[in-house]
Amino acid sequence: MVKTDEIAKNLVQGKNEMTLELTKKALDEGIDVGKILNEGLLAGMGIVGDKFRNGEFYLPEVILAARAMKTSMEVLRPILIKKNVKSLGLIVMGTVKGDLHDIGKNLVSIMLEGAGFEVIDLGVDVHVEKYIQVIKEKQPNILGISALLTTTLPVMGEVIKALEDSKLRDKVKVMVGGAPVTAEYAKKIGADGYARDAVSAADKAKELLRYQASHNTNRKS
Ligand code: B1M
Repeated sequence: MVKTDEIAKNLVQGKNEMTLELTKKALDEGIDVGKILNEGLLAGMGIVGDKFRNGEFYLPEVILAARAMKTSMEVLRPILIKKNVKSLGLIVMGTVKGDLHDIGKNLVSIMLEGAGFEVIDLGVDVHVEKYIQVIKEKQPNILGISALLTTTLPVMGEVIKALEDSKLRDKVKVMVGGAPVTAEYAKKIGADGYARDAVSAADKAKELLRYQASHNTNRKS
């Protein structure tokens, strides 16, 4: 029987093939996908983060671990996403300009899709103009913005300002997240919602759309 901490250990060591093999084996053995994700892959990335902070790991180790995470996520992704679910709404997601971190954003996207939302993922290093262009074209219900660096945090505020300038602010709810983001910061920049992790992001998205629906109903009556 595969132990989830073995998955974490191999991910920390950047062993791409072995992490993938153990992930697949754990699935075959019927281990819950959430357990594999949380106690295996995410636990491993947490250790990598700690080691990077302590100076025990440098960027090459982090990149190898991130690659192993991504490879195994490809296998978990279709299982996490429920099939044939009627879309709860459209969400455009992206990591801000200057920021290349996408593991958390990808996880949030997967959870949102799993919860029944349709997601358009713009990727990383998304410029303010790109967000505006896509919002005009696709008219999503929610814009999800991710930032992992304190230096790129302010870009989230720039996006909200650009929405206001383009007269789009009341057409889309804005949800923000990422390790350095807080509820206070989200409020300060005028976001509609903040979520600290992928699971609460799905709950927050539903909450934002419930509010929007009741708000629209109230306006009509
Ligand atoms: Co970077 N990095 N990194 N990094 N990296 C951090 C973020 C850092 C905290 C590490 C550290 O110093 N301890 C630090 C930032 C310090 C700061 O600004 N406060 C840092 C730094 C400094 C850098 C570089 C500048 C390093 C350098 O070059 N000197 C550089 C910047 C590159 C750039 O972006 N321009 C850099 C590069 C990289 C890699 C490329 C090597 C790699 C990224 C690979 C990739 O993403 N494809 C990387 C990684 C892996 C990390 C750490 C180790 C792990 C991040 C991660 O994936 N966590 C990270 C340390 C850490 O966070 N412990 C670190 C796992 C992921 C599941 O969690 O991303 O937090 P997270 O996402 C969560 C929540 O935040 C939330 O839900 C997710 C799932 O639960 N969430 C949302 C995220 N987005 C959301 C959006 C929402 C809602 C919730 O709504 C829309």
